[in-house]
Amino acid sequence: MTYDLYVVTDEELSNGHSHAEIAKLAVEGGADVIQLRDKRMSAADLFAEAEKIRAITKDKALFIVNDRIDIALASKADGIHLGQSDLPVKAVRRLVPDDFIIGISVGSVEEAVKGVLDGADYVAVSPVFSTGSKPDAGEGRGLACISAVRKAVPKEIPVVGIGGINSGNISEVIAAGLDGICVISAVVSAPDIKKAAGDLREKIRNIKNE
Ligand code: TZP
Ligand code: MG
Repeated sequence: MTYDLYVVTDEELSNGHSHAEIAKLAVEGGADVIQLRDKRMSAADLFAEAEKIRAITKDKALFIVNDRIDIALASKADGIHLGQSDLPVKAVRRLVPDDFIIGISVGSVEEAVKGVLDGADYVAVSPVFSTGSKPDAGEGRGLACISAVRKAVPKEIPVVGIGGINSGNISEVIAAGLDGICVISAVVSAPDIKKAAGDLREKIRNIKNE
């Protein structure tokens, strides 16, 4: 299981694509993980998208749902992504099967260490750089935070990063210690989502093999 290219869906930042369409094209391009993220959709609509994405990703990519444990469980997703203000990792652990993946956004070493102690399976440094895709994410934590988090958590816990990552800075974020990159706009806003995902994934693989 790899987290090399982790694509977060966003209909508003796409050129008219639904979450499921974004997921389909990103998986065709080689995305390793798809996260369904929508803060506005009704539960019914979100569940309908989740079911489509579950079918698209089956045996091809991991499927993670942002925030909503109800939608994640009902759609048989592989996991959930939590922020610092969402249900605590420990609480979600009580609700899910042992192999269910829990990811947590972290902005510091302290949050990363706590997240892992509480049972998170991966951590996402957030935001790596400040980004227009989530203006309220705040100041970028930078490359130093990536390196510090990578050193602080066990090797078997993947450390990914989100916020302002694109083909121009992948090399530096991977050199700083990321195991995988999470992106919205670099893939979702591209004119050709499949090609953007394919190009990024190839670039990541090449950098890792250098
Ligand atoms: N969480 C932290 S930054 C961010 C999220 C969801 C947005 C990332 O979008 P982009 O376009 O890859 O900077
Ligand atoms: Mg959240």
